[in-house]
Amino acid sequence: MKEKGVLLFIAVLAILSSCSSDDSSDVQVVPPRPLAEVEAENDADIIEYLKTHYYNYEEFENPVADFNYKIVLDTITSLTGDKIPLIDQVSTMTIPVSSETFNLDEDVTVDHTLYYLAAREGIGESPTVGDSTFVAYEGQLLSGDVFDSNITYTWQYLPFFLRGYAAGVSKFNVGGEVTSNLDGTIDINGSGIGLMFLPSGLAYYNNPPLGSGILNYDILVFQVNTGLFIESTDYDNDGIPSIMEDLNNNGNLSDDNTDESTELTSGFGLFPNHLDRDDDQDGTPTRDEIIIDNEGNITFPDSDGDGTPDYIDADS
Ligand SMILES: [Ca+2]
Ligand SMILES: [Ca+2]
Ligand SMILES: [Ca+2]
Ligand SMILES: [Ca+2]
Repeated sequence: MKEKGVLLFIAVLAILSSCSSDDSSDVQVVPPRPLAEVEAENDADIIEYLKTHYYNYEEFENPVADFNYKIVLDTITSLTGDKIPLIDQVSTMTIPVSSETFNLDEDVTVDHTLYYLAAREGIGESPTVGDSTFVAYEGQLLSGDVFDSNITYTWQYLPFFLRGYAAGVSKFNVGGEVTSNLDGTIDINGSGIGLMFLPSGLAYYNNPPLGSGILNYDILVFQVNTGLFIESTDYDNDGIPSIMEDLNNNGNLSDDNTDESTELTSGFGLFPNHLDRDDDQDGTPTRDEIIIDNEGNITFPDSDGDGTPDYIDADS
């Protein structure tokens, strides 16, 4: 992945860093706060913000010729006149988050609410959380401080990015025709312009990147310009689209690892199924344990008839 997106890159880093962080050190470790408590606090803060802020929707409704399609957030005051608050414009989705995600001592799953809105509907279709997406983005805190920005389109394989970010991007349609400009930039006709609010449980929680300006439990706000995506992205090239390797169907591709116990003993690292070409580590690549017909339909043989298809069954 490109360095530009390093702030958003979390899934693999979290796994790597968790291997060494338990060792003794002189640093005073503050135990993480309970997930439900932080979720409730973040949600109240987001709602308060949405009630008291608006975005430049009027500019999106009647764009001038050189409008840059950038979302601008501002406080509703007596000076701004009647503005529709964000709370009346956002949609929500509920995402259950396990305390395991952040290696917390508690064992809970807490529903988190992601708030999002499309300032401009893209004319194309929307990616899944398992797809590679061509996107420009800007991330800011509720204070308005921008912590990361990439105004030119860049490819992002969504499972490598924040859970809430991937879920939000999957709610927006992409654009259509691509045109190259003389200065080397490109335009994508009818791309989607979206805004999303991530509670910290769908972002970095108690482990924000050092030096990013993001503090523990910070809410993140992203605006994205969704240009293109690769339909049915198959990141490990094993014949199965990444989204179909989300075996427990929870929108999180990091928690599906069929051969985890084998990988733990082999010591070469842990590879969830969307990053694993031999999902059961039986020596036969996944690609050779599935059947893809001429139309691209996949069937999953189960040769020993035990209900587990061969590609995730180490003994068949
Ligand atoms: Ca999953
Ligand atoms: Ca694996
Ligand atoms: Ca795989
Ligand atoms: Ca097998």
